[in-house]
Amino acid sequence: MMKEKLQSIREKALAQINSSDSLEKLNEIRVAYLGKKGELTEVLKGMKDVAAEERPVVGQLVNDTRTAIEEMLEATRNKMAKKMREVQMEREVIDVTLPAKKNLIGHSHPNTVALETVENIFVGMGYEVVEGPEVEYDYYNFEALNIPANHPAKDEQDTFYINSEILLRTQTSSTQIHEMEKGRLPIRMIAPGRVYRSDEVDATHSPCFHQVEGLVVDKNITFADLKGTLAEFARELFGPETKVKFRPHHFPFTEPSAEMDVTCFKCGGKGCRMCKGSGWIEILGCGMVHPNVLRKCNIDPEEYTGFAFGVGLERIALLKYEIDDMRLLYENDARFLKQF
Ligand code: 2NM
Repeated sequence: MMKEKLQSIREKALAQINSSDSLEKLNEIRVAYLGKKGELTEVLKGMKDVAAEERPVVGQLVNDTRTAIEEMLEATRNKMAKKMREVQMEREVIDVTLPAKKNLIGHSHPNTVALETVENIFVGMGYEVVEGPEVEYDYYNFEALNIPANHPAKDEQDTFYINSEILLRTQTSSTQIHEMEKGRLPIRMIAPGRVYRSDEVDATHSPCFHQVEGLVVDKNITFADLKGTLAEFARELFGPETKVKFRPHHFPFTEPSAEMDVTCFKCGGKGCRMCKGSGWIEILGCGMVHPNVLRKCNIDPEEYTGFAFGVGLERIALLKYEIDDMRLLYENDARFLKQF
C-alpha cells in the first residue's frame, strides 16, 4: 500500500517537474511534495500506522523518493538557468560589423570664422590681439576718446548705462585707451569683442554686436600707412583683385577720418545685387588718431602719431557668407549654422 503510494507520488512529481517551464513552477512543485504540508511529508506523518518491522524499509523508501524528487528539481533548475543564460547572451550579442554611429561634431559660428580670419590677417602683419572689459567707465568709452559730455553718442537712448559713470562699452576703442595708457610704445594692436548699443533689432542691427578695432602708434605714422595697411587687409579678406577707396567722414577720435569701401567681390565693381548696383561695399571706418586722444594717454602728438580703424564683425560675416539678415546669426538654428 505504502510502497505503491510512494511510487505514484514519485511518478507524479517527476512528471510535473518534467513539464514545468519556470523556476516559480518548480518551487510550487517542491512545496507541494516536500513542504511542511507536502504530499511526501504527509506520508512521513503516517509512519506511525506502519507496522514496526516494515518501518525501516518504508522509511528508506520515503528518503529515496525525497532524494529523487530533490535531485530532479535541482537538475531541472540548473537546466533552466543555463537555458536562460543562453537566451540572454543571444539577445545581448553585439554585431561589431554594423556601421558605427557618427559622432555629431559642431563647428565654428560664422562670427568666429570671420574673427579668426581678421585676426590671422593682422597677426600676420605683426599686430597683437588685446581684449578688454565690456563694462567700462564713461571716461574710457567717451571722455578719453575725445567724445565730450554733450555729444549725442552719449545719449541714454543709444547707450546702456550701469550708473552715471559706468556703462556697457559702445566700441572696443576703450581697450586701446587702456593699452596706450600703459606707456609701452610703439603699439600695433587689434581689439576684438562685444559692444552694446541701444538699437532696435532688424536685419542689420542688434543691441549687442562685435567689433574689431585696430590701432597703430609709432613715430612717423602717416595716412599712407593707414591706406597701405587697410588696402592689404581688404585684399587678404576679399581677394587680391580688391580695390579700396576712402571717403571723408567724421569720427570724434580721429582726424582726418574716412570710411573705406572695397570693390564688390561678387561683381568685381560692375554693379550687382550684392553692392546694390554701385560696385562698392562699405567696410570700415578709420582715421589718424586725434591729438587730443594721444594727449589724454600721455603720448606726445609731436613725437608720435597713429592710425586707427574699426570693423563690424557681423558685417564681415554677412558679406563673406552672403547672409541677408543679421538675426540669423543669433537664432542658433542648427539648420542655418551648419551651412557655413
Ligand atoms: C573706428 C573708426 C575710426 C578708433 C580710434 C581708436 C583710438 F582708440 F585710437 F582712438 N580706436 N579705434 C576708430 C577710428 C574706430 O571705428 C569705426
